[in-house]
Amino acid sequence: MAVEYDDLRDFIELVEKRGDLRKIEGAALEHEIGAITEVAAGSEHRPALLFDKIPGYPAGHRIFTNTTVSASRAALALGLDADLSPLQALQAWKSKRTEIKPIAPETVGSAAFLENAMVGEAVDITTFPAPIWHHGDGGPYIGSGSVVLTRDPDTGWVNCSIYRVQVHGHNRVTVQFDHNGRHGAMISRKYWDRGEPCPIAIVHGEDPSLFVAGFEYLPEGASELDFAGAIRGRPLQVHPGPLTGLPIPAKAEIVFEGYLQPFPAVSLPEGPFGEFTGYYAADKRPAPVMTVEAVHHRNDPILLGSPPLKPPRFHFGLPLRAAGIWGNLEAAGVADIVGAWQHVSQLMTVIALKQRYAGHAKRAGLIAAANSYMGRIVVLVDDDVDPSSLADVMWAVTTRAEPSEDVDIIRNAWSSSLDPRIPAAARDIGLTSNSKMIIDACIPFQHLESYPRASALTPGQAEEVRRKWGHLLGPNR
Ligand SMILES: Cc1cc2nc3c(=O)[nH]c(=O)nc-3n(C[C@H](O)[C@H](O)[C@H](O)COP(=O)(O)O)c2cc1C
Ligand SMILES: [Mn+2]
Repeated sequence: MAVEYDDLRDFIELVEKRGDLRKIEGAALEHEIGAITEVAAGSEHRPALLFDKIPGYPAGHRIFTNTTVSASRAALALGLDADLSPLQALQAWKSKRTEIKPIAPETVGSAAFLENAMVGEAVDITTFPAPIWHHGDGGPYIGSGSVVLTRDPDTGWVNCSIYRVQVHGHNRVTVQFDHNGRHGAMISRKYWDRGEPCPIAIVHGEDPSLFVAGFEYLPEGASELDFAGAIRGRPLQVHPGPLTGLPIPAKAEIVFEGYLQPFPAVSLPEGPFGEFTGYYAADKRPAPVMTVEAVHHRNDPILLGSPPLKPPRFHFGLPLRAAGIWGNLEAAGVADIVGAWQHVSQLMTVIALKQRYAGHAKRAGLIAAANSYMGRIVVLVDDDVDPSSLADVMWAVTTRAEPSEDVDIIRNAWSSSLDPRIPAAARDIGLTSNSKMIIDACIPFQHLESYPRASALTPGQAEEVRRKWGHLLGPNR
């Protein structure tokens, strides 16, 4: 299914029509916009927010947050039916993602982002509102959900992913790569090794298909622009940046063009910046510096802001990485997986399956544990448990898992330097692994026949009741 929007403005309009948008005037850049975003993202309905009339800035310079933090808006961004249940929507995305065929962008002759420009000496990026999102942040971040474009000098491959961008004065920003394997870091290193700065463009206020693509793990050489085209079901329209020639989404809101200077020869202290764990991961650290040499923007531009927030709040209301793990399980030939989900912002993974043989659940658990970035807990549940419902999952854990028999611990597994539980001394020398607990909360395979029968409705039966009687019972998600 193709998406129903072409740019961020269309998306905001769709969100407004669904009654999901709240317009907020007069909120301050320093802490207030971030705080309101955090409270709204943690509320039951998780509305999207459009901030306007930001004190100190012209009316019309807006910031849009909580873009896709609800399951229905994440579905809308992915071109799926926004009224599917969250688990059905994730399943639809898993299927779409498995079969996805890249669609290359289409170059067009004009671009909305060219409506206004500042070039050379005239560049002043402080004319755009950039929030201090969390109380302890080291400065204003204009890029929290913005995408960064670079081109491989050898192959021409254009990478376009999300890396955070801190403002340092009128024409300098830093771009933060979590590690050297980030494609933006690998590409810029190629220029730096030749003693050259790396041409770079930062796109703010991109459309949601590119926001999702910028988060997806794609292989080296694959372009997020093509992946966004595939999500959209039609090519993304791009126009060459006047300074760098990079293919810039024509309907982007704000574009910075310039050079990422050779690092570490040139650097600025970056951060700290609140992470998706709900903690700071490091103090100020040196980061590569972009000199901004040209700025383009639409009239009354809108920034897409997506600060990392304390769990369970997350950029995407559908756990996109869980769809990846679900696909991994299928690719490995593990049959009868009926659902996958992540809770606590990716930190806990749940797999639901119909057990067919002894060891089936553990087989799924080991694959899920291997592919759970940073998470410490993997739970396996039977097919009568909705993995997207934490309450259901804990019901299974407390009534089907015997800790002395059903818990396994895997040591030295995949985590990251963002993991708050890894001691600083270990992180400093690159020891960033953690352990994973696999909780088999399925009915023990040998007792499948004799286990006490569940008296509760199955998720399917409950859904039927909601369909027939739900109008009398009020909203349920
Ligand atoms: C809102 C948001 C902010 C992110 N910020 C960063 C960041 O500052 N640095 C980073 O290395 N990755 C960040 N990521 C994760 C990367 O975008 C993601 O892992 C992506 O797949 C990396 O792309 P690449 O493989 O092309 O390097 C962020 C993701 C999101 C959704
Ligand atoms: Mn990439």
